[in-house]
Amino acid sequence: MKAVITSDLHLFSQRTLAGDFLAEFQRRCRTADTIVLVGDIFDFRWSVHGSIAESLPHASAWLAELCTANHDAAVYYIVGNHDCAPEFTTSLDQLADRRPGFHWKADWLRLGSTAFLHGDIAHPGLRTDGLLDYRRQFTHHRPRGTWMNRLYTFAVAARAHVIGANILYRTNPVLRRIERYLTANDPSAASIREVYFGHTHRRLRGFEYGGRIYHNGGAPMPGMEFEILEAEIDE
Ligand SMILES: [Mn+2]
Repeated sequence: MKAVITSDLHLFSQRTLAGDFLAEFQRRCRTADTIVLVGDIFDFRWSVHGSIAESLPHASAWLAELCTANHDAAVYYIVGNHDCAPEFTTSLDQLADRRPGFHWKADWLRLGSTAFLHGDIAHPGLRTDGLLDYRRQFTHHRPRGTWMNRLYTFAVAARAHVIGANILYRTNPVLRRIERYLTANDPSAASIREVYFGHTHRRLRGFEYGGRIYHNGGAPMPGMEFEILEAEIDE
């Protein structure tokens, strides 16, 4: 079973370069049996559309279009910290009702011996049960205004986000926290062979850790590496 996997597109944010990859993503999806979206596909915090209410129709249209164009594929959406707002997950519930084969998860997904999760649980200092607390700071806020957006654009131009990600998300501590999280939450974690995650914006190509292989496609941001991933999934 062929899966196409992507994360961290941060659609609607000013800084995303996802537009350069969308045609390729759509072309690859048409060859897949399964499409897995691993969080932060939409960025409601930094949305150029404004509030979540204003951004929601754009997100729903994008997803509905993806499902229609790939009507025979299973589509899984695992939310991340930038797309976990209750208004959005309600719309995911509605899509799941309308469209058999569309599923969404708040935390992690298991398909055969492969696990998928956004990866925000790897944030330094979070306990394995700390995901909801961490995400609360992303959902209970107003969208960033023009000035904050300009400041952020300036920081991105200065590559501050690249340095930040490198310091915050060093590979071994990140994988150790993901490992701990999966072990705490999946009773059959021992049989996980491959793990796909995002969030750190640091590309990881088949990195072996603790007997499993870890993959991260990075993020389409200035100065960062990004690729759409493919996997052969056993079920
Ligand atoms: Mn994230």
